[in-house]
Amino acid sequence: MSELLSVLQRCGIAVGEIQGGALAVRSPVDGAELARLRETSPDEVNGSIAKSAAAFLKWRMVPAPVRGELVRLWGEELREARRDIGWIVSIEAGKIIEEGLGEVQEGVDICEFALGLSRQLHGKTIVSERPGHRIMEQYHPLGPVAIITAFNFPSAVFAWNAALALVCGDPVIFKPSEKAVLSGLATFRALERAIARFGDRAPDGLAQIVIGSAPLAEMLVESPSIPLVSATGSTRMGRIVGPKVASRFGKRILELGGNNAMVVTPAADLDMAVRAILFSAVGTAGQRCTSLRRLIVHRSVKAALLAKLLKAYADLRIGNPLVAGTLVGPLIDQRAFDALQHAIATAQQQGGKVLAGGQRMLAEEFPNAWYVRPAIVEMPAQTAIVREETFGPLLYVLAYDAFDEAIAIHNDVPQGLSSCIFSNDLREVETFLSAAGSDCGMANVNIGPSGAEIGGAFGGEKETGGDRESGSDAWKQYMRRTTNTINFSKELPLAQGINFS
Ligand code: UN1
Repeated sequence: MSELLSVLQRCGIAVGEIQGGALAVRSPVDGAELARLRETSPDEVNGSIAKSAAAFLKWRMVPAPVRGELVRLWGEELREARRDIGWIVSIEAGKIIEEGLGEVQEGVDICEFALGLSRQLHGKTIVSERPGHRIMEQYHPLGPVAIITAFNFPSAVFAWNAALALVCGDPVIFKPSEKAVLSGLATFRALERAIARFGDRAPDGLAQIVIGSAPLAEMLVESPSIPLVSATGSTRMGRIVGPKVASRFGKRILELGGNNAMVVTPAADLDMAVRAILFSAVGTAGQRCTSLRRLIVHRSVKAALLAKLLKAYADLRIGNPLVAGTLVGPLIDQRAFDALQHAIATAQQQGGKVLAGGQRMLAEEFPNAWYVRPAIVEMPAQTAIVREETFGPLLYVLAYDAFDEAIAIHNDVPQGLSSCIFSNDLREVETFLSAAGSDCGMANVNIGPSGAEIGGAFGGEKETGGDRESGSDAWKQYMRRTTNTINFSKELPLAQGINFS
């Protein structure tokens, strides 16, 4: 416990803040209570929204490259605190140390990306059909952005959104998952330290945090003062948030469930495929939106691939994520374990054969934690349970004969986040990437579906939500576009050649 207190203290979280509140935070590593935080009251949330709206009026007038300086400082703070925040992510979300560090690195990376972006928020100049006229676009700050995140990326997803929002001229209000508040709070404190260093160029209320459960998030979702809501979580959550934001004509970025697959063809390098499967199916104990959940393998290579894979699964080091060398940590809670058991049992009822895993592990050492041996279940077809996202280390194996069939199986799920193909056959690869190929937001070749870099746009189609965040031109969603037509002639010609006299 004392190690936790000193790490939290170094991250700017005082002892008094984590005691005596009603919101209990537990570690999935051993089930122990880590903290009891005070929940933000509804009045305070209203106050935060008002402050954010006031901050916007000032922040939008700070030149974007100056706003970039703030995220540069945030990147420095995150770099400095990387070990501490990574460790908090590990004890709070159950990630192995490497993955905790990797998550904070995503925050550092997006700050650097956003710094460069702060000098590149440009629109187009467009030729006019009228003489002596010019059309141009400008991107202006949008307003306060609410960022609602999930337990599995409690630091990085806030950073992806906040770094972009801040350079785009938008204040942020952050509502971290109540299952991983400390990681969110530590990341937020790093931003507060950057704001303090940035000085009085940052208006009061530029970045705020709301701690508590769903009703507080709902206040943000429903507030007309918040033009953009970015929410990461389940499709069930998105079905509630999406229509509420739409009904007030707000904008939203929804990052919801995935059911990510890998197609392995006879032209694949099977050893590479096995390594990619391992990281993406069992890494983070299968609790990434991008985790590999379906393996669609050609019948002729299925036996060879499974033999290699089962051997690799048998050697997996499962256990305390804080111990060096562990590859698979715990599930977040008992609910996640029960959902996994339910999915395996249902898959069996639907004709599935369990080839490996599914058993609870380390129950004696950690009676209040939920470790599980990653499971592989061979399915006769893509049945109903395979089409659902189960958030844990459960990999379904499906066989195909013709390549078209592989793509049809691949796309026949409601979700559309990430996907990949393992093949060295140009025709197969290009078909997979083509309009008639993978219908996901991300489609990879000879790498797994998870572990995306921040430079690309991140997100997916269908029930994944349809939006993008992080790199490429995702920044445009945090701004409002104006189209300006300028007449520098002495005439007043009308568009479409209309004569109005
Ligand atoms: C998520 O699981 O919510 O691509 C985000 C990845 C990470 C982000 C995942 N960069 O796996």
